[in-house]
Amino acid sequence: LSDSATVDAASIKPFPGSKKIFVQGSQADILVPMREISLADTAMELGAEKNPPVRVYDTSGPYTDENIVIDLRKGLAEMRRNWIDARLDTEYLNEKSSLFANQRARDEALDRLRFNHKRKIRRALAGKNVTQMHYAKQGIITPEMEYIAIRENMSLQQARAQGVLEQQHQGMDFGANIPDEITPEFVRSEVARGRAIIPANINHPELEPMIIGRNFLVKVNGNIGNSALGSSIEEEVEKLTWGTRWGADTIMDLSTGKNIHETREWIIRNSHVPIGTVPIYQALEKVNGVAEDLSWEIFRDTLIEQAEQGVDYFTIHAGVLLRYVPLTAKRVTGIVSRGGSIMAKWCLAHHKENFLYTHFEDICEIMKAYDVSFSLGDGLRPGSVADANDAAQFGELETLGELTKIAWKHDIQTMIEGPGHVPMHLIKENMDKQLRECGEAPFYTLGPLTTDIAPGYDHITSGIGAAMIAWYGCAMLCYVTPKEHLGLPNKDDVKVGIITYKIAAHAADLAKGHPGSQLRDNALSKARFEFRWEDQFNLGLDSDTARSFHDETLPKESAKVAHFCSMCGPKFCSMKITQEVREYAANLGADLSAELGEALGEESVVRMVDVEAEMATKAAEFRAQGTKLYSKV
Ligand code: IRN
Ligand code: FE2
Repeated sequence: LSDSATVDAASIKPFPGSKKIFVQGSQADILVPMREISLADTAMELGAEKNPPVRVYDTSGPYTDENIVIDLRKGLAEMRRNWIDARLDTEYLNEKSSLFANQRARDEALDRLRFNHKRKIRRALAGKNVTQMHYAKQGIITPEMEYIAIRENMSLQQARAQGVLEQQHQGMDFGANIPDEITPEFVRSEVARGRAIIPANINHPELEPMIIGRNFLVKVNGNIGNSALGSSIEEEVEKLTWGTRWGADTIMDLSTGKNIHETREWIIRNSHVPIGTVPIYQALEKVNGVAEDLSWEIFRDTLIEQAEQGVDYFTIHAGVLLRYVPLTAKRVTGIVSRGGSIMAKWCLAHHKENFLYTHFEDICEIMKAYDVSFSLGDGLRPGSVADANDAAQFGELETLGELTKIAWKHDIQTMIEGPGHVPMHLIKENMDKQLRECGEAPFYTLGPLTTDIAPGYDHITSGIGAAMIAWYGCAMLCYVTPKEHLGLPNKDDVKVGIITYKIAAHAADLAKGHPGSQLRDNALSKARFEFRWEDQFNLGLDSDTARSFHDETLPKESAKVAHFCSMCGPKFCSMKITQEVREYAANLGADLSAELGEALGEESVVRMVDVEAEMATKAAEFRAQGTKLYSKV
């Protein structure tokens, strides 16, 4: 990062029509950010009414807060510092960390923290366990848990007040049992039960806490990271701010090239969302890319180095067992996981069991001293629909279930990674098996891609599978960009990937009946029906694109109040016609309306009374104007 490094302007642009608000919890420093989108009044002729602002979940952090100036060299404010200190179970490490087997590696690591040299590193006091799960099991509600309860409920109050709860369709949550309201106690109980995790390393005090579990809003992860071929530190930080702007709930830094430690330091210090990594990638760098040269000692040092930096969750491919590797031999696409292939190679080269598996309890000892969560890697996930749900994949999943129970014995928060490429009819079996094998630990899947025939469009092939599995109970979706299988995603790809996955996640929230989740849909639909164009744009996941698509054909300001768009033109706008239909119905004899209304309910009146008459008028208009109607307006 150069001295002049500044936050990417496009990432910090405030959202149109929106402001950041904070809802306070039981302590003055529990301030939960939300985005509030303000709406215009309904026009006079449509019944003149005020439309209350809509609150939406905000993943964009301090970057979209106009009152905060961010200096990337200093990093973000340490919001959680007092919460962590108040628990009195951590200490600041001095220069002689006993955990660090290799003192030189530690010194080098410290050297590389150039921009924030004074940042102190925390660790649990000897004998203490500082995980959120550990507190939860003892009945303690942490500030993180309370923060999350407020955050998850952001739409509930408004939905209640506006009658959306009654309008919202009954969800179908496949036995998840989502409560009517998310309370701090509910958050605690879900974490204690292992059904949800709060990735929150004690060395990441800049974090805005969030939760991953199937009784909560479905979350989205965005991957960033350089590779040997391209991308700079600045670009990676920019991808973080850009990805979270569009809705990434967590970010994984998958860097493999040079400056791996420094890149990560920049990312974590400037990240308000949990950061995940795959530590075996960095361990492999340390042995110059020769998988056979990996060892438990090198891996352990890497884990500690990253835990001390503040990584919130680790992908660990501990389920790739020696005996599963031959099961991939006849696959169409073999092993497609990077971590999985590294471990498979190591196992075969040494003809030994995976050291991540044999040292699993040692890994747990490290994780609980920092509260790093497990994301147990699916190193044997299918890389083609042909390989879906095969013996290698499911064998690994069973092992991940066994490891989950060991992690829980240490009170380590754990989620399970899943596929991959799976055709639609085989998706549910994945979710059901995962819940069964892993004691309902949260599932975190990569898509799945439902077909292999659309390179260039794999955000869509996978968005379909993601929506399905999220509905069935998957807690977090790892995004796939249009560049999947083809190249490193750029900024546009990151945005398209995140938005695609937000759609899948929200569609699942609706289908599961998450309380109040329909608030934004209803508000947007009402704006659309009332031709409040600006509101329609601003309520959308991507208002910029919505606005520019609209303006492509009707750029004039006056079109922003027009009661039609260029898709159907003024005469064929169904919404406009419906409004005319309603007016027509309203003007009919009050007696007739009342009489029919009692018998059939208001909606039916509109349908019965006037559709025929209206159709006749429109038919006459249509015949009179002929093909002219199809020309652009
Ligand atoms: C998510 C679910 N299954 C895999 N993932 C993600 O894939 C994981 O979280 C990480 O971002 C990446 C790891 O890839 P490899 O090493 O398994 O290919
Ligand atoms: Fe793939």
